[in-house]
Amino acid sequence: MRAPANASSVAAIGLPAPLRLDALELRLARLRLLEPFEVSFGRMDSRPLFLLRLQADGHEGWGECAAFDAPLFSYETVGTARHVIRDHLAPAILGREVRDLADLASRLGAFRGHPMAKAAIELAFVDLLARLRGEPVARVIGGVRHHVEVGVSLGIQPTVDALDERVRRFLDLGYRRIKLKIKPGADVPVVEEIRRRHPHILLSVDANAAYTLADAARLRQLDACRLLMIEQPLAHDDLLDHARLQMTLNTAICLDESITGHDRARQALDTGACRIVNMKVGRVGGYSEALRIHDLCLERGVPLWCGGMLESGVGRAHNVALASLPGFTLPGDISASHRYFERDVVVPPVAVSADGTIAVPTSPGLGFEIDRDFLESRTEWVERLRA
Ligand code: OSB
Ligand code: MG
Repeated sequence: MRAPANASSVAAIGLPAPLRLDALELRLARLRLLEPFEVSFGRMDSRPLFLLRLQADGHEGWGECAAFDAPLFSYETVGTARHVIRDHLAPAILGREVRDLADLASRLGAFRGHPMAKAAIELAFVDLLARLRGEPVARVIGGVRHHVEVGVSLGIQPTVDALDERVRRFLDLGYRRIKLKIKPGADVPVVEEIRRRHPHILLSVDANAAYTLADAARLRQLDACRLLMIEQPLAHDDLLDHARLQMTLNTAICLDESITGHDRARQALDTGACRIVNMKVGRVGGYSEALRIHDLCLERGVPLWCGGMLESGVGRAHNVALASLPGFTLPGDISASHRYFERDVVVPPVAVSADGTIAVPTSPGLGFEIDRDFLESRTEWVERLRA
């Protein structure tokens, strides 16, 4: 595959001639999760799937908006993303000639915030470009890996045994890293026990912003568990307190919620607020910003990995492409379709090999087909926007 992505390569993500964007279809479907997923801010039983189909030149591209029903992980929701795309972002791009990804990003960048809404459009645009170029998305964005390493993120369980049953199940399936969700009241003893039962596995925890600096002593107890990282222990928009905490911890802090873009990532690294970065294309506003953060981490030798948002196969396929970039050096939260859903909206479903990797598709675009009949059967609403 081609040379690693760098800042200038965002402009190279285009076509020989500008592309006129004809239509955008927004769709909300919903899939039941195989089991409820509990994190520090709440419990999810189903996943709303906000899918976006962009059309140009007789071709289409698919993206997924990572927003949930409620503003719990971030301020965006399915409702805010629908409004912002329909009333602001779509009118700024439909009927326009777009030169490349940098051009698209600068049009979307005229509007403040709403990164998940913007990302959904960027994802669909890159899939569309890839299909028009007859190349896989991974190659278009500068991917170099043929396989990406995967881990699993396990929700909070009622008992340690219930959690351990899941740890064992995913280790048996080949997953290379186990991440445990924690919150005050469900943390140190649970993590200690899992570590005791599995002395050698790659293990991490994710608090989803559930602690404050007042909990520093408790978080320091986790140092004895030899974790790969503690993900987002403190507030969702904080850097300073994370820097203070990191100074007193041996374990690396990884930031998720706090990394909202390239400048925040740079500030986090400059201030020592984290030593590892979680990348979510939705959280940072799309491929253009994701590539800049990737290049920053690569340049500074900072470990980077691809997070997840319980996406359908559409978002998952984009994550696989992203994780094929050279700077992604740790297993991602990119599990198989069957870790989440009985049936995915893509065919074939995303599958994890026995060696704990997912193969990066080599066919044009995302490398997965949309299961249109099944998607239709799970659809709650569709909205078609034209130039
Ligand atoms: O913080 O990484 C997170 C899921 C929903 C919202 C936030 C997070 C997560 C996960 C699951 O950890 C990742 C996945 O498997 O998609
Ligand atoms: Mg997280």
